[in-house]
Amino acid sequence: MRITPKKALAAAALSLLATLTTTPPSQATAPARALADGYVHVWEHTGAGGATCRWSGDDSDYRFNTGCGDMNDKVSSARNSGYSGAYEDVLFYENIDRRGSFVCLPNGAYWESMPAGWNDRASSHSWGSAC
Ligand SMILES: [Ca+2]
Ligand SMILES: [Ca+2]
Repeated sequence: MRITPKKALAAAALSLLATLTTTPPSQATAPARALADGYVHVWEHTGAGGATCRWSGDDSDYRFNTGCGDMNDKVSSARNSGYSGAYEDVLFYENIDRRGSFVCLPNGAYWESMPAGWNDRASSHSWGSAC
């Protein structure tokens, strides 16, 4: 069968479409994902920029941290590189001592920017299974 340029183009377009639609989300976000290291990482700027902190456990007060500075009301991006299983999600709270409203960062997820209304707002976090 002779393949006309038009048919070849259509076939190429279909092939491209198939590639696009069958790419799993995990591959689409591969650059943002990292191997699990047991930590939740936060940054003061969007896109993992500026000062950074990481914790393997809960933190009830972002004003005081060991190994990094004051992160209270500064967090603009975050990544959950915790190990999957129990307590794999991270709940960010608007106030210290895990009080007030919260948002949940699922295990393995990366927020290039915080959810709407959450830029420079998080003041504490805990690990949970709430997402
Ligand atoms: Ca910030
Ligand atoms: Ca706050």
